[in-house]
Amino acid sequence: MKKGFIFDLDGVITDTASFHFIAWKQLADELGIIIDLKFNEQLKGISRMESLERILRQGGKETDYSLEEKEALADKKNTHYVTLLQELTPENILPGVETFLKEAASRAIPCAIASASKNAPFILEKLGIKECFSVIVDPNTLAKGKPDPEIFLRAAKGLAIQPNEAIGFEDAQAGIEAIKAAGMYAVGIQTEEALVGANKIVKRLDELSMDELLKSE
Ligand code: B16
Ligand code: MG
Repeated sequence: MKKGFIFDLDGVITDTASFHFIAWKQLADELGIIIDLKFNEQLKGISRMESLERILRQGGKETDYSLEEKEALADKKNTHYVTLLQELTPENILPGVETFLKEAASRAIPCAIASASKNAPFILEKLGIKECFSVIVDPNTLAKGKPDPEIFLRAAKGLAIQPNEAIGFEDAQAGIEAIKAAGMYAVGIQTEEALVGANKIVKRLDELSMDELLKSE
């Protein structure tokens, strides 16, 4: 039997990709780099600094800035992004998520967050569901980002369960790879891009039968 659930945040619990896009687009405009919504798909699940690197590469400006300058650019984007996050309310929770979390709580199945976002605790607070998660892995403490399994392994450890007792939920390909590399059962939340390698794919969490999910191998 599976004993715990580990969720990615952006694209699984809520959709902050449009806020990321607004903030990155403003910065890119200032730098004279053109990015569109299709390009934004590449930034899903990718860390803040790696996102900036990809944007600079897109504009052929990857060698134009020192590390300090890049950190200042990433900070500037984040300040704008956090301002946009102030608008979040429980209405921004993705469909099916609250039902699923309530059922997990009623069965005493512990839940964790494995998100690349350093803003995850703030986002969960704004959504009003922070207390549903007994573990929120701090991405500042990780050596490697997804597709490395580290963040999912850390979450399982926090929940005091074995990796093969955990079910991971992800909307990004790098995240599915991280879950599988951690030796866990992977549920893919299907969005624009096709996900490869997940054990199960759904559009929303309430499509899943928790009884069946907990029994899956
Ligand atoms: P922050 P996830 C990811 O969230 C986002 O998908 C990605 O676009 C973002 O760059 C990353 O968090 C870092 O976010 O700038 O807030 O630290 O999908 O891993 O929940
Ligand atoms: Mg995601």
